[in-house]
Amino acid sequence: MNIAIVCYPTFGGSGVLATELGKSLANKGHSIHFITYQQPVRLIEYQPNIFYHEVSVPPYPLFDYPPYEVALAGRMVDIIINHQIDVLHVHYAIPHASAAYLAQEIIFHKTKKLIPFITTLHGTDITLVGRDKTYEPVVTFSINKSNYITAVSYNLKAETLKHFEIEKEIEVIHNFIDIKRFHGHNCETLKSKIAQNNEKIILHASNFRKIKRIADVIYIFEKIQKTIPAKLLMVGDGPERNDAEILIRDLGLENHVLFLGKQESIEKIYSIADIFLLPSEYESFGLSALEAMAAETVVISSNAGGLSEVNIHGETGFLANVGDIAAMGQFAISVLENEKLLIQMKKQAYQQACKFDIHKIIPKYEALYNKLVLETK
Ligand code: GMT
Repeated sequence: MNIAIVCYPTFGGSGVLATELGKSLANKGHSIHFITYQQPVRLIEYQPNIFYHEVSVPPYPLFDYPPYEVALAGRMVDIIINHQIDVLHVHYAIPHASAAYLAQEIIFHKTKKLIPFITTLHGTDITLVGRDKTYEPVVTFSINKSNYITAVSYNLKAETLKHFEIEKEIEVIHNFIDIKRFHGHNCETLKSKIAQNNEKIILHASNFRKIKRIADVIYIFEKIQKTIPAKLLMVGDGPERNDAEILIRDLGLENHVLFLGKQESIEKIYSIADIFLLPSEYESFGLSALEAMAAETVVISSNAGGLSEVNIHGETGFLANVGDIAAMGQFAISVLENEKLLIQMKKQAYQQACKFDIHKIIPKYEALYNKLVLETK
């Protein structure tokens, strides 16, 4: 099948998921065409059956706001017609679903062929940005015009139905990971370079946006560090990073925290961590928590959004109310103090992650593509 995928190319979860989906489908022999404004971060190596088409917005002095959505729709039309695309899969509603609808209409007008498009909802497109009054009518309309809608968790499906007037069924297809990529790394040398004298390793990875509650990560770590020798690794970058560095200095933690920036081989870092902290205000799913679990890392998270569909309280880690840094700190200490429990929970985290292995989820998308292509023939 010839499949076009539209996503955000940066370090965000939706782009990572879309890229891994495309790579896996390409491995199975499908031709995958990524359409986006930059090479997706997880698409660095050449892989047969994968094509990358860049969207550029031609500059014009009159434009104060470059019309990306128009450029994207135009590029979609071109790729779909010239590469005989059977199905279009857009990740993140804004502006991808509305651009897909426009492209679909243009192609139908030109060729009388209906190219189906699937919209996968990822989180902030629904819970934050999409609900803004300015965007809401377009988001609702283009979700309803999608030939099929999927959401990455039951929680996100419920949030979508609660806040938008959706006229169609939404199927939940959970996020996935390639277990093989994340599990079984032996990085003892790396660990010994970072953590001396049996220090525990606490990890946080994100795009450092407000929603991630970076200050909570630091306060939780402060609590842990008072009782147990530990290092905090901060992976990623984003708007909250400067404030985070200031807070770390104010708390006198600068010798215990390392900012590693954006990392391409993050699996090695997951594998040396004991605890992954994700105290977010909201997570539709929490792909980074799942990646950590696949590498046998215990997750301590908030119970917001779909996190409880991934992280099982008392089994793979612990969950607490958003902002309850005292509880999250205490949970971390209780498991770090008990080596037997830590080992057991790490194993359980891995077992839970196996339920979301790529090989279990990809066939769901393939079945969906086949169904849509047959229905719209
Ligand atoms: O979490 C982010 O800031 C990135 C964001 C995105 O849209 O790229 O991630 C969202 O999609 C991921 C993949 O489906 C989910 O695992 C994340 O939980 C979700 N983030 C939020 O809901 C805040």
